[in-house]
Amino acid sequence: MSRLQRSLILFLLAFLFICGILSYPILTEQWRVTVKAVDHVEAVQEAFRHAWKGYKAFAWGHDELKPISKTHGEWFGLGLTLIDALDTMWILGLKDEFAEARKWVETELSFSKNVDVNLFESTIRILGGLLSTYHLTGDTLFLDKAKDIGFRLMPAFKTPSKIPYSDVNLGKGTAHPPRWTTDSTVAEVTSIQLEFRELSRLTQDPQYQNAVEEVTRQVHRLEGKRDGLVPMFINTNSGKFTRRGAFTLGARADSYYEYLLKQWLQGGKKETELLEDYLQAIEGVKKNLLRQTSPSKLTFVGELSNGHLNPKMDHLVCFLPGTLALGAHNGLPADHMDLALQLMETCHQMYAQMETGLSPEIAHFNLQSNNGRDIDVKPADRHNLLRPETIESLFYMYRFTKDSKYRDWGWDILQSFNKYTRVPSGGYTSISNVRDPVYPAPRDKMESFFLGETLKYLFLLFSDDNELISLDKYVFNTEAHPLPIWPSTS
Ligand code: DMJ
Repeated sequence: MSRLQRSLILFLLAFLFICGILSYPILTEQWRVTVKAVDHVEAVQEAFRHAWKGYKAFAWGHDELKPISKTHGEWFGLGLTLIDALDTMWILGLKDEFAEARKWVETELSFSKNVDVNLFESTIRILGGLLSTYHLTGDTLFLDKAKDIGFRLMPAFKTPSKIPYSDVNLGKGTAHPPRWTTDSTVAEVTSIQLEFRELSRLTQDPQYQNAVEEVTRQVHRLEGKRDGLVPMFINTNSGKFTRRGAFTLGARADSYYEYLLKQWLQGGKKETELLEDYLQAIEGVKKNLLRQTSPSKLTFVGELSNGHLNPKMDHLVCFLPGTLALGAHNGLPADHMDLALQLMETCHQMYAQMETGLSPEIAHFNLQSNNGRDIDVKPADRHNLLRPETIESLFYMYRFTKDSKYRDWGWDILQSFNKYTRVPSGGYTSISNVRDPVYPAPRDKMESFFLGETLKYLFLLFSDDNELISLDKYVFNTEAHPLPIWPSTS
């Protein structure tokens, strides 16, 4: 070898060595992230199996597990947890658990029952759960069951105004409002549209779509909104808003806003009135409800009551960062994403600042420039029901930004659930006091949405597979059941 050749080889070896050293941290970091994601995904599967173990042992075929007393609770008597969890098991790849649940649906589930169910809750959990499971599996058992309950829910719409009643008797075919009022809740009558529209598309029977779109049309035209924000109640006789003047993005109004955006996406971005109402409402939020805390300047969405801003926010509002991010991903103004980033931080702090690392049901925020804490919790609001909204938003934020801090925040929440809500004999429980790590006061109830939503969004947050329920192909209903975006017909 000539001297020149030797020098060239030496130079090349030195070059490769330096490149190797420089890229080592990047490669090991990537490897660490991948390994971490796999660990995290397995941790969610393990959590699901533990929850399912309790449900199977003490509540099989019933609505909810009471994991401390090792028994069950009944709401509608329709195996609510099992149905809510079907598509989660499919997505998590839990084939054996799915097969035994499918068997129960095939042999035990009957809607021909003299039982009053809440229209909204049974639509988002049961109809939504059956429709999404049908789409994921292609198994017509689930479509048949969806058709059955969808048809049985229709009497709710036979009211003087066509704004549906809150309750339906599935066996008798009768419907009625709650005993104390003829009002329905605005979020409830405006968050059943994704499911009924999809049922019409699948059955080619327009009655479902017509019924829910009549509600949308009426609410669109109604007086009593403030900059696109809606009151919390609507009367089933007059079809008008009642108890006006109070505006919130939390309980009783929350999913109205979510379904404006998601219906627009479901229908292929053609229904401009839905988009206009959504855009106007977000402007309404910015103008009327947004404030910043002292001293840390956390942005939050307060509540307005007859012109007075109450600096409190339900944990339920934590769906909003995810919804705003979804809108921005679909071409809506970039400042929606800015707001999503800020609100996501606040929702994270609602967990991080609690002694158990779990959020309270309602947070109060400090607006005074004193030395107080940013977040305060009233004694009556200290419970945590294993709700999904923050994790749901973390999932959207991670999908769109790929910022690993969102996974870290989700991981911390899972750790806290395992530490403070996991029941050794199986299942997880709601707790009464997120500020007491010594005795968080278990409430003895595992809500169906813990399996339907919370664990599903955690799994999707940690999964590296972007095509697993692609956000360009599916919209999640408000109970985390993915429904397809309709194929374009033009
Ligand atoms: C769920 O049933 C749904 O997410 C609904 O939109 C709000 N409440 C619970 C979860 O917190």
